[in-house]
Amino acid sequence: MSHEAGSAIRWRTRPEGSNWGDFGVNDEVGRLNLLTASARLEGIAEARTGKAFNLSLPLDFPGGNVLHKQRHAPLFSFAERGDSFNYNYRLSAACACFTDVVCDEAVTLYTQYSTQWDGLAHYGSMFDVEGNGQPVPVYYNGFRAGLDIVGPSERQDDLGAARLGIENMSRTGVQGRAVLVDLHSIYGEERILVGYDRLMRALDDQKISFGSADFLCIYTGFSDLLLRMNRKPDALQLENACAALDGRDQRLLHWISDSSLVAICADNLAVEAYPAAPSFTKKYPALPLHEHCLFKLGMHLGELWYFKDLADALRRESRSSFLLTAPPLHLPRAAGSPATPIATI
Ligand code: UVW
Repeated sequence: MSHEAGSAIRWRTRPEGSNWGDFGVNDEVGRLNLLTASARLEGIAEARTGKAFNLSLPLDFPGGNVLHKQRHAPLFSFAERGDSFNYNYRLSAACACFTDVVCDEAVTLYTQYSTQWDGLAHYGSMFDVEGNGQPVPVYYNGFRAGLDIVGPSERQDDLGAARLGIENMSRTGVQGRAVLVDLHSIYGEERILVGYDRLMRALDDQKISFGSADFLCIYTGFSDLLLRMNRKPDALQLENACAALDGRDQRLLHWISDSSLVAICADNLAVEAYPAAPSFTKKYPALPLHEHCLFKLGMHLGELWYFKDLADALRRESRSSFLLTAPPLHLPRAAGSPATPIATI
């Protein structure tokens, strides 16, 4: 099988275990295709009490940039207006009769600093799409670095993700049934790699059953620890705290492939443990679960979400499922986006 967009062949061979092409030659939303109207209604049926929970951290968390050197806290700036700023600005400057006072701001926002979605343009891999022995940098469904997803080292114009941008995710509405697996209640803040066996045990113990297209939310306690650190994160302590998925566990990756999950969202930095467990092959991804989900399956990852209040409420009601509404910003060409996910139970 090969994939063509117009006359351009994007790939002749697809990565082993990938679903490239299964949702269409030019598909840009991957597993979000599973969110049909009836799947969404399954989610809406989970809204039984009308209680809602905001699953976002304040977007100035984690604080500083020790957890990711290239990502910084939101930075506000203020436009000038007349001989003042457009902040606490009195419209009486335009006409003495006006009583209005207004504030506006601009913000430099690193899209993946805090509670966020990893978009499908966030993570690609070196892969031999032509089958000629030459790996090239590509993303889900064979979209190309430098052509479809363009950075400043390649060109100075039309920068960003012309394909696979986060606006595609936003347009789907991102709403459906979700389940929360509470690893924090099992492991507390102990650092532990959760592969297939541990995840299956947790799902069984917590009697979690899946619908036709679910978001899997993973509560580890990592965000609670971050909140306690109050914008001064201790990187060493965080690296050694809380459960994280073991992206090197092939059985876990196969289970994700065979599932009908739409996306995986966690309250930790990368859903999976990072750094990941060692690999003994010659070449390998540093972030194997990212490769598997974002690159091979077109499955978005939610990171640094906040689950404590939701987890407490679900425990009180002896349930684990809820309605999730979590669109990213409708921001064309972005590789990721802050999110304000809302759980309704
Ligand atoms: C890490 O920073 C490890 O992951 P991501 O780029 O997905 O946030």
